[in-house]
Amino acid sequence: MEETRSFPKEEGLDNTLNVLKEGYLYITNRAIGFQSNLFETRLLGEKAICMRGEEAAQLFYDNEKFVREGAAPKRVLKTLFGEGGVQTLDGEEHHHRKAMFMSLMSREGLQKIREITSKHWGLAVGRWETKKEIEIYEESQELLCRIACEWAGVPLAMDEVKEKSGWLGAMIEATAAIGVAHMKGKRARSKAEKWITGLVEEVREGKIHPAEDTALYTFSWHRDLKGELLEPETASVEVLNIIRPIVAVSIYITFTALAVIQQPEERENIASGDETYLQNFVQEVRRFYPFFPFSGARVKEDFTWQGYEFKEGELTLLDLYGTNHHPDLWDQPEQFRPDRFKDWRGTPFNFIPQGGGDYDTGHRCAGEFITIEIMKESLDYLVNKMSYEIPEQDFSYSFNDIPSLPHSNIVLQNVRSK
Ligand code: HEM
Ligand code: MYR
Repeated sequence: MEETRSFPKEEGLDNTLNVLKEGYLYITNRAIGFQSNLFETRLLGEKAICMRGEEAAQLFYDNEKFVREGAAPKRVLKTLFGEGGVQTLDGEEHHHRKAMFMSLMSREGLQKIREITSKHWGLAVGRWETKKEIEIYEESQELLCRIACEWAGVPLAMDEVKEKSGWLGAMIEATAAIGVAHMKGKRARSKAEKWITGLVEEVREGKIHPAEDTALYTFSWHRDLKGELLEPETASVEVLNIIRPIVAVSIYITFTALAVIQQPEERENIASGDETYLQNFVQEVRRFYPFFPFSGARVKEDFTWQGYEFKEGELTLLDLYGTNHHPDLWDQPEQFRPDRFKDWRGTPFNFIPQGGGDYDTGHRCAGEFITIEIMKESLDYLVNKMSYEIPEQDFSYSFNDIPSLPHSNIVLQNVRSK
């Protein structure tokens, strides 16, 4: 029999406050202190195991060992995820629902979002020419809301953009917030769910006709394992699982702009028009900057791994940020170096900004390729297709804000297309 050992353990009745205080560095800080990639603590009133690194990721994404049922806290379901969505499913039901998402991620689907992204960036730069200064975070949320709705087949009138992008942004910002910001995100979710539920019903009643390759059409007519249409509310949660995260790419675009400003020596490479430079830069943005902090699951049934005993039902968090900065996996992880991706040999578990494992059978982000396409096109605009001045501002960002953003939201002045 394998010898068992106990997890290094953080003392305290509940350490949720430490997660809020230390944010993205909470797991890393303790992993360094304990000299261990795994440790035990108490979060949200229960025992929790925290882990980071490639082997931990491989374990975490083993469907025989972990499930998602009951893993996401209520506050995450009420703001970011929604109830009854793909993130909360397991087994056959998950596999079937995930296939509905992955059917949109074809070569044509990716090419289409790249074209839509380019069109809307062009229009946005035109609008910015009439303004003295713009804020990249706010502007890119609106820009992405237009892109998301067009790609997803969701009708969006010009005068709705601010309201709808405001709702989607609030859902993202509310997840780890307390007080007013959290309430705002909850209200935004219920308004957004009603909006999309109405559209699903209109599709089914033949009142609107989105193209067949769109999320609104596909999800409205999707049949579950019993051959039944989804409840309109569930279809709505899933359409929002497409358009909300596309709006969330605004956070990556804001960090991309910061990286462009801080790495002027990379401009020449990106200006060469070689897609590989765009790709490597974007990968490094996704690795380097904090975004999705960790993913959560529950132990499916008792098992022992490397001597550690995992008990059925235990909450387990995988540190995504910490794995992308793990010194065993990355040379000088705290340096921003796109060329590290030149001869990089990736596995499904060592570079996991949007989760790890398999797209079809596991919970890895359905939108990872879309995210990369949108980011590459946005980077091309920021470097090659527009000129601007960069006023003095606070470029710092904090590791305890989840999600984090440069404090100035990145302000550009006198934007012109080129
Ligand atoms: C799941 C991050 C963009 C759709 C996830 C997960 C993460 C993530 C960490 C969970 C992985 C896990 O549970 O282990 C991100 C980040 C994004 C992004 C940082 C950048 C903005 C997108 C986009 C879409 C999308 C653009 C769709 C167009 C989804 C869906 C899931 C998911 C549907 C659930 C997958 C499942 O449970 O099987 N994402 N995502 N995401 N993401 Fe993304
Ligand atoms: C999305 O909208 O699905 C993608 C990106 C949103 C990032 C929001 C960051 C807060 C995440 C806290 C998650 C805790 C999960 C257990």
